Amino acid sequence: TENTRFALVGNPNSGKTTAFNLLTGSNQYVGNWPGVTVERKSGKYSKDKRLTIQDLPGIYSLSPFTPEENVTRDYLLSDDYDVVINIVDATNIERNLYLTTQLIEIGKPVVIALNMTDLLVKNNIFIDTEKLSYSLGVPVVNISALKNNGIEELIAVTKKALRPEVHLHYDERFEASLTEISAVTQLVNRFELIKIFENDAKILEKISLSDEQANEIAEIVAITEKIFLDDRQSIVVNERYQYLTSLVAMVERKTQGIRLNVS
Ligand code: GDP
Ligand code: K
Ligand code: MG
Repeated sequence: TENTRFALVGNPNSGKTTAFNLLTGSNQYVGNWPGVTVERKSGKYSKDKRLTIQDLPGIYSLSPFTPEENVTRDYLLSDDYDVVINIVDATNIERNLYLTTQLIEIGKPVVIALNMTDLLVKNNIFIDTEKLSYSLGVPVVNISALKNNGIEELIAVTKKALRPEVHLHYDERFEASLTEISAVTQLVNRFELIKIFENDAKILEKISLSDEQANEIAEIVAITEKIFLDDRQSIVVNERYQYLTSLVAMVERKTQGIRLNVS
């Protein structure tokens, strides 16, 4: 699969560099941002080299004053990243979320890493992360970069945030077998899962399943074929057509003699 680029953004001292070091370990590259003498640090996630992580100078808002703030703003408005991990100091959320609102407005996927959560109890602070997430419309993950807590969940949630929710759902019994194939293969891409279900030679060649995985999938498919009283390829074709039949019934009205769609 292709390379995915995460940008670490947050206020100064929110813990970006601590998180960056934790994520990248020794896989770091130091350079300079073009045109300015601001140090640029990027790296690869130590547990998955396909993830590139960019540390960025701390900012309080997207109205920059300093060269460092300009670097971050220009980067955020560029196409050089796929998703923002917004590092938020949980002990100081009001000031930190001021930046968050602007990050969300940029329109790229944002995940909030609520950092320094190890200090919350001591400081008598409780944060309802579910409400926070719901209100802002972005995922929130509790972490402590200092104590190395929540980092793997943060990565998992961030990967997921890259893919918009799939609203295209087929029959629950077919969806169930896709979910099982996903569990067996650790794949999440719907296209690939469906192709595996169909026994598509090209995809199977690309992902090369182990014998054990192939056997488990054969079992899942056999059960589904029994339920549908149909073969694997026909099941997929039928599901697509059935979905489209109800979709079109919902979105299309036949007009008598009047053509609404002039193209
Ligand atoms: P940056 O300016 O955003 O890059 O922040 P740093 O990573 O340099 O961290 C600023 C300070 O906060 C340092 O003293 C870190 O050790 C500390 N820090 C970072 N993350 C945490 C955390 O999760 N908990 C606590 N208690 N301190 C943290
Ligand atoms: K700092
Ligand atoms: Mg830093």
